[in-house]
Amino acid sequence: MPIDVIGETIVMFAPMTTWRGLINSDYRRWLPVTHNTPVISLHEGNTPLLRSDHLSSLTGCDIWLKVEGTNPTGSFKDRGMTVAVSNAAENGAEAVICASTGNTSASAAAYAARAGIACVVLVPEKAIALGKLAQVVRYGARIVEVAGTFDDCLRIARDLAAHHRVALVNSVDNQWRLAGQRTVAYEIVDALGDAPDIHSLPVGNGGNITATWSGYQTYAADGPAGRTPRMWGFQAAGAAPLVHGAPVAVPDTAASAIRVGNPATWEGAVSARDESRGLIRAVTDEQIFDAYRAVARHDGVFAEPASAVGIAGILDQRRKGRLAPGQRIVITLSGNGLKDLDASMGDGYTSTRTSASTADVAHALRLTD
Ligand code: AN7
Repeated sequence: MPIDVIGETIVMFAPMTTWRGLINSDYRRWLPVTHNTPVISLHEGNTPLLRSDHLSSLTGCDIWLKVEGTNPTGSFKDRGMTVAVSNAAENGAEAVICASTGNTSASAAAYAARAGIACVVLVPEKAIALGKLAQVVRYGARIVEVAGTFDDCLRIARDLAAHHRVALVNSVDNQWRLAGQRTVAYEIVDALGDAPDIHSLPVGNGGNITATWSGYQTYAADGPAGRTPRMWGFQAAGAAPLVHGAPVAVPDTAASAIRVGNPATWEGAVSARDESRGLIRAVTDEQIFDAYRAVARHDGVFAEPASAVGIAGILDQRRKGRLAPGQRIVITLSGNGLKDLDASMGDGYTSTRTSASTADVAHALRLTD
């Protein structure tokens, strides 16, 4: 411990322990980087794991929320993006490209900006939350709005990356993205002392359930975890190809982040479900928005609608009598509520209008002396 001498007094102080992102953390040994890899980081990771007293008492379980919306661009995507863009920079990439329902594009654009690499994002026209588009605009990426679905965007991005000098940073077939996203499992095990009984999360393109499961497996095989959880993935009812076992041509849900009809990491998601003896089920938009409101109202966490899917799923299983009490559950809240202001404001609210007088405000609030 450093020692400072001020006059006759010896002052001992602990050095400030500063989090410097995933690649510069103890998790580096689990990441595909070498001493030649430039570290492109916004100090992602190390997100809060909050106990939800509300959900715990509602279910009789011990429920924890992994708040991924506190990552630098507001979603879990930053975990993989720091690794993918660092790798792209190491390989001398001049441009990266991605297809996105919003969050991947915001993350890719930010990390590319930091690396000094050009970024192209392909997004479905008028179908991503405005906050995400606003981020991409400000980070300076080239925006292509495609008259089609996310699935069309991904098909085109893969075609372009195969034939042109642009590096694809979608998580599909991308070992760097997936390795970075595994770190969420390491953080959870380190915080709780072991893996939970169940890990619940939203499923869109399938990358996150695949990576999170693989992280738990890695940490059980070669790290400190003594066991692995069951993976419970949830999709929106109008965009639930993994539940139906077939692609959905026109996916439909107000949770735009998971409006995906043909998940690119289909096999990975199904393997995560089966190997963990878990499940992938659908929840309605109504259930999603109930959970979206409740987690803000009772836990103080403003998560975007798609983020609330893991909560909606747990409550649905509970309602159907399929959730035994006494289990420890971690739920990924994948993105920040500020990304989708239309979802919040469109849901309706009440306020009171007054003049700029204290008496009027007191009267409106029915405050008496
Ligand atoms: C908040 O940004 O796919 O199953 O292009 O933004 O790994 O796709 C976003 C996905 C969950 C689903 N929650 O994760 C994209 C994109 C939020 C998300 C998911 C997404 P995956």
